[in-house]
Amino acid sequence: MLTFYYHPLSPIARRVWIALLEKGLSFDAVVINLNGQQKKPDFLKLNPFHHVPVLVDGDLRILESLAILDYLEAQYPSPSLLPPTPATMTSVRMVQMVTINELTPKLPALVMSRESPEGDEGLWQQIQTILGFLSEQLGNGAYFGGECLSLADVTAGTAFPFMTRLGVELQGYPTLAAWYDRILARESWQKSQFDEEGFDTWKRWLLLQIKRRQRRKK
Ligand SMILES: N[C@@H](CCC(=O)N[C@@H](CS)C(=O)NCC(=O)O)C(=O)O
Repeated sequence: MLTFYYHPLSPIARRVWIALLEKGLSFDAVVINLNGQQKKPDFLKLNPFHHVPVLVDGDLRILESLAILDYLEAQYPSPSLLPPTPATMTSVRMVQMVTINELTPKLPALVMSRESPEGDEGLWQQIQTILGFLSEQLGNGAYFGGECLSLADVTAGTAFPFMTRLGVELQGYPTLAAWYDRILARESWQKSQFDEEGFDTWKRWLLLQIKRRQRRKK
């Protein structure tokens, strides 16, 4: 039996949640309260870096969302979330890495820019660069890997709900906007979605983390 440790508002844990749902796997879901439970000894035994998600499959404990997604794909290959050709596979991985290294780190800056809009001027330009790159990778396909959902859609598609709620508009990117509508309509997205109240809770939690980090730096 699979056990999935997560928090329903974590965009990173949601990558794994959606992959589990898309693959039709049954799993026990354990919510970790990120206001302290993640630093308790029981959870630190599972993840010494105090992050969700964690997946346990029998004797195997896996942390790091990308490693979990790779494991699920290898261990439960059907339905596949990885396209078969080297070029499309590489594109999937590029989109995942750009989401993780470029897009996700902008979310705290976007939250801050809502608090003090005079803030980071370069931020909006950087976001346009990311959206331009994602549009280019999507091309005219229904999904990043082609006609079927892939790990790229799962990874990028869980960052978008935060980005769009934080004021990033997609109308300059019609194919990306259509892709976003397409994934939002999927059962896995619907089942794992959060409402406005959830979004506000996440934003308050993130602001607290940012302020704590700033205080530590002083
Ligand atoms: N690189 C990790 C990052 C996971 C991560 O940052 N999770 C956040 C929630 S979105 C978390 O658990 N934060 C709690 C903490 O840092 O104490 C992954 O991809 O799994």
